[in-house]
Amino acid sequence: MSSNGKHGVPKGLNKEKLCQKLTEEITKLKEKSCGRGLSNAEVVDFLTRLRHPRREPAGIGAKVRWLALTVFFPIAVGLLLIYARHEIVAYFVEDPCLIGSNFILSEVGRPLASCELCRNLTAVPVYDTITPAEFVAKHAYNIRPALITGATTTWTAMETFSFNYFKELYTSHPEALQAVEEECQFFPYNTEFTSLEEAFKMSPERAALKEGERNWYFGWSNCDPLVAAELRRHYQRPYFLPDSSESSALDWIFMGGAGRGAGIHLDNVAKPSWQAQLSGRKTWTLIPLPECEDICHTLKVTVNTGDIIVLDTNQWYHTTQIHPGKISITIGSEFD
Ligand SMILES: O=C(O)CCC(=O)C(=O)O
Ligand SMILES: [Fe+2]
Repeated sequence: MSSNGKHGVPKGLNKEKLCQKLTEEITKLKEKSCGRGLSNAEVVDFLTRLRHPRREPAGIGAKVRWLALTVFFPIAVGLLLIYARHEIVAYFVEDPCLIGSNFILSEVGRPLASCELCRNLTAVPVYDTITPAEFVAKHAYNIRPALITGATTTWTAMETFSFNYFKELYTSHPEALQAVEEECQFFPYNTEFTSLEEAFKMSPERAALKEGERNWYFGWSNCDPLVAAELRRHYQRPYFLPDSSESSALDWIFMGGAGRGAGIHLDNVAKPSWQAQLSGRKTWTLIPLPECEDICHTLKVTVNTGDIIVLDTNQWYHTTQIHPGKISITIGSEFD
């Protein structure tokens, strides 16, 4: 079968004819070259080079390659490793989380709630008084929230805590303001402020919630030990918490005037929380998690001055609304 493919012998010329033609041409070329003074050996050398394109002599190229492999390459790899190490260390120091936090990751990562415990709950159970044993049996560490009325009546925080009290406390402890920025959290909620320091700089008229002034509501956590010690002079551990329970070192404070409080959110904290209403009134709306939607109801509960609400904020979406009247001031903490 004759080939007419790209690499075959041209059509109409068989191999023998081609060979014969090539020999004639080479002989002619050889005679011509010899006629011009070239030796037989020079012509053969030339023809050989035509078949095997000239390679670089093993001298300089090999030396360059050897140098590249033994010196330049290891140096380049070393520099790359030093740079990469620096980048990796910087990454983990600046942002110790391997994966940034976001809604989808929190949803995927959170444990599912035990919805059965809120199956028939149509309102948050309210207690005038409750013993630690009953509290542990019915509410502590589970999805069932509780409201304990009149639980803060002996606390001096009721008449001490105010916008000006917190402003003076933090202004006299600038390191505590800095700590809120760097180690704790500030929630601007119903304000334009970006920090607690900025919030404390609002005008006295606005701070006093005077008519015609822009409303405000914000919250923050305190992680300065001196400020914590001062705050704790004015409140005690809720009496219904069992002796074995420890409150977190973090105090959470929320305050502001009538209107929107915290928007709907789910927390990602370690433990359940209590929150004491030291002034004003606030209504909480608790919305079941998706897995409890068909089992549990949305609950609304109004917390009056002197009441304490206990709630696992990881197990209910929650939002708050402040009632008109006195400024709402709360203090709270996680407990175990
Ligand atoms: O008190 C508020 O307005 C919101 C509090 C809150 O979201 C919480 O304690 O988790
Ligand atoms: Fe919350």
